[in-house]
Amino acid sequence: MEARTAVIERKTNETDIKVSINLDDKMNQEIKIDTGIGFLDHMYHALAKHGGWSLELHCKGDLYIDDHHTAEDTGIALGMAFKQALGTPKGIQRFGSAYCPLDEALSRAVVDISGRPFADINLDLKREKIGELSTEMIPHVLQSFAGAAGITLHVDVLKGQNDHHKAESAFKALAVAIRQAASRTGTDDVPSTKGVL
Ligand SMILES: [Mn+2]
Repeated sequence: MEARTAVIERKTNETDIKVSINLDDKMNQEIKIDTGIGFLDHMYHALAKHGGWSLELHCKGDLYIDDHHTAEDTGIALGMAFKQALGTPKGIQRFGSAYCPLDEALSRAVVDISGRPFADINLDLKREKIGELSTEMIPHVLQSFAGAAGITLHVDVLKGQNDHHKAESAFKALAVAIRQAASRTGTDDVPSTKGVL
């Protein structure tokens, strides 16, 4: 089976982004992330690592303004890359769900590669920022990703005290859930009673 890959370049007046993704490179994973925001790099790295992806993501954004455009646009570009790499959603599990803890924090993610963009994200973050990333941007990144990827996504932090742990466990749960949803069944079947996704 051929590896599912995509390369996306997305340039606006606010951000200049290059993404290359390989969804089927678990044996030889290479991950290089440079958004200019350390904690965001950490989250994308966790997503790629536990999603079983090789991922290069570079962004030159207008960080002299704030973190908003960089966080949002990298989420969009990554969603576009995921969607393009997946291609016509045939022969995949379609649904995925996972619980991931990080010490005291516990998150649940549920994914449907539905072609219908929807995201309900509840992370219960208390701090204003983690490193140089505003906590309000963390659910926004996941919403932007789900929108561009065309997936239905529910992510909930169920427990936790430490905001770094809560956010990281949420990205890890998403990674494991999306890995399951995108995994191949070995058939050519479209996983929908409609016959199309
Ligand atoms: Mn960490």
